[in-house]
Amino acid sequence: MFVETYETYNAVYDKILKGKVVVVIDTLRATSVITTALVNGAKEVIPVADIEDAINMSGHLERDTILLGGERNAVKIEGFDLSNSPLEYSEDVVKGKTIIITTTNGTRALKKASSSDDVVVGCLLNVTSVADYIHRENKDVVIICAGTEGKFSIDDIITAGAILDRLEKLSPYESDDLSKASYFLYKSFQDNILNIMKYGYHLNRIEKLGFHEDVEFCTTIDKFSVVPKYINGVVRLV
Ligand code: 3SL
Ligand code: MG
Repeated sequence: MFVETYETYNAVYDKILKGKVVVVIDTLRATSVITTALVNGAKEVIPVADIEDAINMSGHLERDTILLGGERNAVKIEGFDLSNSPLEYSEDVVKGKTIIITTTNGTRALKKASSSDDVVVGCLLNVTSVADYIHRENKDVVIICAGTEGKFSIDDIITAGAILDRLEKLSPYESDDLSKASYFLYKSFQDNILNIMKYGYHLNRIEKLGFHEDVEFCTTIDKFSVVPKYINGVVRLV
């Protein structure tokens, strides 16, 4: 098994994804939101790249069966039902609903992954379940970090490292340098990941916008034991 990690989705192209398990990470906050929504009973989550795509798609579906969610510049999109805070995706709100979501980086990273037929959603909330899944699939792995504004984001890289920490206890694997860097960064701060994550640009940005509770929630390790899978444009629990 060989593991490659990409710091953003921009560097990823279709050929490298074929036949691999692909893990898409946007810990702050899109993949944490998608995972939480599904745990809380959402029927499915449809990631889309653009606001217009989300609105057009919603026009083809029964309005009371769907919720429009997501953000631009980290805040709720005008006319949408929900923002990109996992705390809004509670059971009473999302149960049985189809969620159409568009975010700045996370949903674009997922769409970029779609040339693989084995794509899962990762975040700190489900690192052990994702590692178990990779072990079971026993294929080469590509980890795609969403990144922030086209750059490396500490929150995503720490999550990749946490997954690799669990994976090494299950499967021998070889890896590229960014996977190794992610692993060693995580190992250095595993007793308190916020000691490194607190320096992250995006974490500070959303803290300043008042989303401290989101940061606390999204940095909880293994809160959930689920593996959301992205199949034919839709994320569901399997
Ligand atoms: O970039 C994204 O997809 C978002 O998750 C960013 S934010 O945390 O909602 O600002
Ligand atoms: Mg992010």
